[in-house]
Amino acid sequence: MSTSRQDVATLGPGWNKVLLNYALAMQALDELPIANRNSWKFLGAMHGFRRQLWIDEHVIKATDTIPTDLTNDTYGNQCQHGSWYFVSWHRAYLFAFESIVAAKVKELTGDDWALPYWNYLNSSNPDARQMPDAFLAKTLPNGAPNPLNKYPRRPGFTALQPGPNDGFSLVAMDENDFLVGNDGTLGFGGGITGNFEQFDGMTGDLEGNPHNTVHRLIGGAQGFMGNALLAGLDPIFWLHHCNIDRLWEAWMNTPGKTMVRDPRWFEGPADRRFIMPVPGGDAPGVTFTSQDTLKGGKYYRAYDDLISGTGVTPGEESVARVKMGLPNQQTIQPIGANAAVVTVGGTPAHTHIDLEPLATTKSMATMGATTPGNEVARLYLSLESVRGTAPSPLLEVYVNLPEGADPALHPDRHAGSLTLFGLNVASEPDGPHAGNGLGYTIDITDLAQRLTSAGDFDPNHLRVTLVPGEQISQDQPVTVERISVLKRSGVVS
Ligand SMILES: [Cu+2]
Repeated sequence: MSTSRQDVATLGPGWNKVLLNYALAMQALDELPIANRNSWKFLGAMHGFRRQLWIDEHVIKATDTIPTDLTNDTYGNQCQHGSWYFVSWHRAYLFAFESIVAAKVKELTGDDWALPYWNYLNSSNPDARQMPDAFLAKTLPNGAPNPLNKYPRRPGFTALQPGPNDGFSLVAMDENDFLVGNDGTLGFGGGITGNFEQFDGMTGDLEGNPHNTVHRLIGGAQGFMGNALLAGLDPIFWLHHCNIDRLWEAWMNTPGKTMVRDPRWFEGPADRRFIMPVPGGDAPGVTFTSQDTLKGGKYYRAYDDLISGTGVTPGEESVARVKMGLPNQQTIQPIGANAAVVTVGGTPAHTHIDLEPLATTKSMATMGATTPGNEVARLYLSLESVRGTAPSPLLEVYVNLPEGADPALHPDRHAGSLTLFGLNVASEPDGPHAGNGLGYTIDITDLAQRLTSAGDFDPNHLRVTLVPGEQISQDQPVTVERISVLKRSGVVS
């Protein structure tokens, strides 16, 4: 791979050479049996695999032999979500995939090949959210069925079309710290997990949005991109993740951002090694740690551009939303929680959080602090152990919505929207994580300040409303075990 990774929008319209080569390689890899570690299906199954689901979705046949290194989860079901390994595991996954596709392209055409990225949040390209034509075409230039359009997506999908509250943005890039708190409860990169956990707990900012949002916008309830157990099969998955990986790289290269320094991240996971295949269907795989995905590591790849569509400018200190000192000098303190599990079905669900009035009042007083050396606080909602059976439901969260009010008429009370990608997997009671569900945080600092100026913030309690979005209904509810308010404190630096 001598060429660098480029924005797919710069490669030319229609069947440009890069995407035609991608399609030809996919076609060839898709003909290999799933037992071959270079087969399209094996590569997809590394993200998530359930034999019966794959049979039901006509990906494999009931008679296909499934290799034991998939079923015993050596290679299969490795994808890391809701944890600080989200970025590093997916980076190595991209590298392995790109190497295997590039080797096939070389064999078929003699060309070099690099994985392009889909720069969907590039505001200087009016067509940035448009799916590249080659992924929508029915046929290849030679008339054969187009493999890039083989697997189902949201009906009629041609472009990312977020609704007004879908939260599709680069706001994650404003966060300065990869993780804050003993568990990594808050931050860009995801919660701390020592061992291998496919879906662990706290979702990092980047993973929540745009990562999860784009999965849902493409896949919906039925399409493969919406379901973590099928997503790796859609060839657009790789262009999406390549952009997410680029955002991480851009973030790391921006002064003022603090990457994780915990050896457990660099050397982890503790209880087993991650493993990736290499070109050659039965060649032994390569094990790695997060360290191997950083600059100088064996799974590191450079990008042609870290500025366009990333929300940051590497080399220039970002004007940060959160600038609260080094992460280990910040503290996170719960200042209130609700009392019971909340279930959201066909209608909005409400819950009350009793706050510690003194701590809350103190937080409010220091919230807007900008003078270096002064204490500064931010407030977050934390949704713990979120469970459900849908693959990527949309949950909207409102704060202090008036009793009986229509949420749509109160955008000023909208705290955030969560795409619960992988919820089905994280909630399987007999799954590897015993159905603990997923965790999310929402920054409500600006909202709390707005409510205070409107005279609508009571330091004794907060009213939280959960509004069902797509993939949430009476028959397919979402439950939230606990909702708490966290106070993040630091010193303005
Ligand atoms: Cu993903």
